[in-house]
Amino acid sequence: SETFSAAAVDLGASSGRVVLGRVAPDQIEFDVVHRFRNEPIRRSGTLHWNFDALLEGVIDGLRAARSAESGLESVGIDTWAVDYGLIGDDGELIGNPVNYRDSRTDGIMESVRERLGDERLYGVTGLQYLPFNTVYQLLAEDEDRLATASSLLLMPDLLSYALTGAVGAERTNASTTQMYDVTRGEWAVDLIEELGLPTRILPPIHNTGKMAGAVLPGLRDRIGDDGRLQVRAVASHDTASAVAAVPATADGFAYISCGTWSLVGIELDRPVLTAESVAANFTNEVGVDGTIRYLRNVMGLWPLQECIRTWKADGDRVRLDELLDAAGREPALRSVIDAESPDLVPPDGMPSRIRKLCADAGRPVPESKPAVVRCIMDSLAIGHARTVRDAARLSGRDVEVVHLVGGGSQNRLLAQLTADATGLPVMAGPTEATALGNLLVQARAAGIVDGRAEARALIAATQPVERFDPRSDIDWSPWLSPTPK
Ligand code: ADP
Ligand code: LRH
Repeated sequence: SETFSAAAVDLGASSGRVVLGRVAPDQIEFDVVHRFRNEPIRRSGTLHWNFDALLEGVIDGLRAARSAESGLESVGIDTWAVDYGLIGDDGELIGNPVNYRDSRTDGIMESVRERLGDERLYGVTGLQYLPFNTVYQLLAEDEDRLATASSLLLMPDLLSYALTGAVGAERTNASTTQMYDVTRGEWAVDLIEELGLPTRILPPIHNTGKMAGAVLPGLRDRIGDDGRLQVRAVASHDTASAVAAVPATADGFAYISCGTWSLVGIELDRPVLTAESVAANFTNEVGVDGTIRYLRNVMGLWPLQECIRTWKADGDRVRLDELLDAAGREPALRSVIDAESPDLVPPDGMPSRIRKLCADAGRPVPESKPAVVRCIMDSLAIGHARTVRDAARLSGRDVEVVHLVGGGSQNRLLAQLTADATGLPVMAGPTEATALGNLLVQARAAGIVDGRAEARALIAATQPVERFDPRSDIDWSPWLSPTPK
C-alpha cells in the first residue's frame, strides 16, 4: 500500500527533535533523526529563548531527514504555546522571543482580572488564567518594541516564517493566547482593543492542516532541498498534536500529556464556559477538527528537571533512573505539595523551594534527594488525579481510562502512582506522541489516514503502550478533594 513520508519538528521547553516518519494506512514508523537541547538564555536580566540556536537545530534536523529520505516533501512544526516573536516592517525579528517563565508578567494577570472580572475574559476566550498567557506578555511588552512591530508570530509560526516567509497564525496555538474567541473561532478583537493592545499585529488565522509554503530558496542548500519541501501548518500547539496521537480506542478517556508540563483533561465537542469551570481554572483550547481540549496545566516534570539541573550544577552526580528507583522505595504521601503552586513556575533553586512549600504546608520537609523526588512524584500524581476528576465532573463525562503520553510516560513510578491515585488503569505511551500527532495531521492532509479515530487506532495498533492497574494498598482519597482556587 501507499507510504507517505513526512518530517515532524517538535520543540519542547526542554528539548527539540526532528522526526522522520513513514505513514501507511495500517503502519506508522518513525526515527528521531536529530535531537537538541533547548537552553534558555538570560540577557539584561530577561529570560529569553535562543531563537538562532533553535532555528539551527531545525535546519540541521531537516537536513538529516532529507538525507535519510530523498522523497521528503512535507514538514510540520509544533512547539510549546503562548510565546511569540515580533516582526518589524523590514520583516526582521525584533529581539529574541521572551521565555514565558520570565518575571516580566508578574502582577499583570491579577490587575486584568480585577479590571475585567473573571467571567468576561473567560466567557469569550474560555482560557485558563495562567500568568504567562500571550495577552499578559503583550501587556508587559516594551512600548517601543510593540509600536514598531508589524506582526506577532507564535513560536511555530515564527519558525515557519523563518523557513518559508509566509505569515499566519495556526488555530490550535492561537487558541492559547487568551486573545482568541473560542465560540466564534476568530481573534477576540473587542477584548484586545479594550485592553489597549494593537490588533494590527495579529496575523490571519489558518486552519490546522493548511499548507504554509515552500522552503525559501536561500535555505534550500543547507537543508538539501530541491524545492519540493513544503512546510504545513499542523496542530502547531504541541499539546494539540499530543492529544491527536493519544492511542484511545473508545470514548471515555482522559489524557495526560506529560513532559515539562502535565496537561490533564479530556476531549470535547464544544467549550465549557460555566462559572464552575472558570473557578476550577479549566481551559478550552482548540484541538484538531475543531475539538476542544478541556484541560488544566499541572506542574509536570519541570520541578524534577530543575532539581536535577540544580544538583548537577552543585557538582553532584545524579542519574534520573537511579533517582526514580530510590524515590520508589521512599515512604508514600509523606511530603505533599500543591502541584499547581505558582511558586513552582520560575527557574532556579527548586529543591529549596520545594522544601519551603512542605514546611509552609506543615508537612515533613524532604531532606534527601530521593525524598524530594518522591514528594514531586506523589504531588504530581495527586495533581493528575484531581484534575481527571474535575474534568469529568465539570463536563459531565465518564472517564474509564487514562492515557499518559510524552517523555513522562517513560517514568514508570509516575505511571503507577497516577493509576493508584485515579483508581483507573493508566495506559503509558507513546513517548513521542507529539511528533506522531504532528505526522498524523500531515498524513491526513495527504489522504493517507482518514479521520481522528482512525489516526488514534493506528497509534494504538502500532506503538508500544504499557498498562498500569491501580493498587489499593494506600488510601489516596484524603488528597483528592476538588481543587480549591
Ligand atoms: P518537553 O516536550 O516539555 O520538553 P518531553 O515530552 O520531552 O518534554 O519530556 C521530558 C521529560 O521526560 C523529562 O523531564 C524527564 O523527566 C522525562 N523522561 C525522559 N526520559 C525518561 C526516562 N528514560 N525515564 C523517565 N523519565 C524520562
Ligand atoms: C506544553 C505547553 C502547554 C502550555 C505551556 C506553555 O509544552 O505547550 O500546553 O500551557 O507549554
